[in-house]
Amino acid sequence: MNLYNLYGLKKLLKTSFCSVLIMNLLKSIHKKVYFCTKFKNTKMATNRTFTMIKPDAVANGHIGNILAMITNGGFKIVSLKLTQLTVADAKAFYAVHAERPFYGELVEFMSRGPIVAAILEKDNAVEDFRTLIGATNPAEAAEGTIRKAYATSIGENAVHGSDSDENAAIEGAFHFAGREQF
Ligand code: RTP
Ligand code: MG
Repeated sequence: MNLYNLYGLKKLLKTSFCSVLIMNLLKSIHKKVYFCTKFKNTKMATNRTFTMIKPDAVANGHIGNILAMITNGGFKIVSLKLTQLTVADAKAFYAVHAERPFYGELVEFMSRGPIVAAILEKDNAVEDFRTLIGATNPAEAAEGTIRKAYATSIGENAVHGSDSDENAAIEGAFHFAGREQF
């Protein structure tokens, strides 16, 4: 083997070594991108929901009893405060109902007095809490539910419960800073 061939061989080995390195690097990037995309597209079921004890139930003195039903139902309170929605807050919170005939009444009701806002934790929190609060209309609410016990009408129905994990996170973050969520 002459010097020229030796130089060619070294160059070839160097190039193949670099190719292997680059291939491995590309493979590992591909794996990471695939994993991140998969992770991003997977909806993470959370174990938290958001609730408000509405102005009617607060005014009627039911805070204590409703909190007792919530904790007896297996929910852990991870955030809690007495607060009041402004008209703008209530409009934004129930914006999904803006076209409904009861929207004006609902906004007036939800902003007329203090509410209790809370984040609750339990396995399957959103769905289980909707079961605990009962149907929107207390006339249709099951025995043992919060609305059966404390709601007075379809409009003034004592409690709110988030309807999805996404909304629970948005509604909770509206009322509580990260350091207020335990
Ligand atoms: P929420 O959002 O407060 O937990 O109540 P929900 O899911 O059971 O019921 P939704 O359809 O979201 O309605 C929101 C609130 O609007 C008032 N409403 N009034 N007068 C009426 O026909 C009527 N329908 C609904 C209630 O305060 C209801 O909770
Ligand atoms: Mg709703």
